[in-house]
Amino acid sequence: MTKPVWIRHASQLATLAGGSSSPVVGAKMNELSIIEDGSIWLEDGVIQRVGTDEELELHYRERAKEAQIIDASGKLVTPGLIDPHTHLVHAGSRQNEFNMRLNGATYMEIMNNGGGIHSTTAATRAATHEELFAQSKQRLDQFLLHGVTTVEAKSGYGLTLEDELKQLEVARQLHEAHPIDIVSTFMGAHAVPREYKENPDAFVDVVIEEMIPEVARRKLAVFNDVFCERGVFTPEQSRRILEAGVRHGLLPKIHADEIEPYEGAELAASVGAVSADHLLRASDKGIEQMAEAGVIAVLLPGTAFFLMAESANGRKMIDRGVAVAISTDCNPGSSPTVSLPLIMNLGCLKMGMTPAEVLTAATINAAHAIRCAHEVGSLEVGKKADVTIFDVPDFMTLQYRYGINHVNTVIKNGTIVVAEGRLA
Ligand code: IZC
Ligand code: ZN
Repeated sequence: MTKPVWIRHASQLATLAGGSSSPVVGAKMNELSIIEDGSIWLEDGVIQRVGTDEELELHYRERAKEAQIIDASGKLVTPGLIDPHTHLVHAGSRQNEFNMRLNGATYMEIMNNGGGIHSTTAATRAATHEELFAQSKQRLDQFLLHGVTTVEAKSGYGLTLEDELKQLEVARQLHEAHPIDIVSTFMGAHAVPREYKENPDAFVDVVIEEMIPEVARRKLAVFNDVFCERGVFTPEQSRRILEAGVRHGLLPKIHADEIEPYEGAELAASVGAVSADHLLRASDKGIEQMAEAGVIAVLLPGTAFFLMAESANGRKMIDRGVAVAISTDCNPGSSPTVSLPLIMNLGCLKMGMTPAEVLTAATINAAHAIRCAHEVGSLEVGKKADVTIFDVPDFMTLQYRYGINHVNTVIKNGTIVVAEGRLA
């Protein structure tokens, strides 16, 4: 049995309380429900009590000796960060393509010439189970060091039934072996594999008739995602794929309007997607329809930064009533980072979001985007004891001193997994 953990005297305890039943929208994204001189008691893997230190002192005085006490004075305590969009499980690396882009090539040109997603697909197909596990586990360790305690992870570098299952099985093993919780998404429709270049509809049929039913039967994913983009999957093909997923119990997500406007946001609203992700080129009409349909916008400003493109207009989306979450998009092509805190900085600097809004976007709204807000995303009694402690005095400083990893301590399921900035 692990000891209870008692975090005391937080300069700010940002609880994000009150947003568990539905995604946080509009002005509410600025409300963090902060407790000053905050205190929180974690036991049996869950949050037992949250309040001021004075309140908890009254309650736990007698049991203080049993607990591992963390003095958080001068520090910011938040829910463990949640990354709702990653391509975590993959093999290989594409620094050569980064160099090609800096010499003038575009992301789509590289992909159409057989690189990009195809290059990572080749590496992932060639990798053994063990190699995939080891490479992805390294990234998970780095996520943890950046304060992240839950990640979504997509398949989509297999593009055959067997190789998609391999990726999803590795994700499941990592979920079991690593402190970070992984929520899996099937993304067989990430690219049209070169074998089907002349007949993409035949590949769509394989995704719908063979892959989706088998992934669902093995319960290897919660979500079904598609790269809806000119030259990848059309809105019509994307709709067929997402609707097929729904018939098998897989909830729809969509890579929408990333490179070109393609009515991806509109499609997300029309199929009732849980989230539409990217949205750099989303139309005003699409944004309006997303707000009406309650589709969460998962914004990835690191991808825009790394592709040297204009970021999604997060400010406008929040002002129009869309619930916004934020993510690294961790992948080897367009965002090879695990630093969700840096992505939050970019949310402020490139999307006009406030320091409070980006924290909401990386905690409770990120939890909603992967349908786990009932158990993570805020510091409330009964939720998982997932907590991150930053070596800054308040939530504004976390964004102001940008590009620095301020994570001091990470607690996952009530166990200290990062201490003094190092894996425990
Ligand atoms: O490997 O390039 N956009 N999918 C859609 C990606 C980027 C990942 C990649
Ligand atoms: Zn992605």
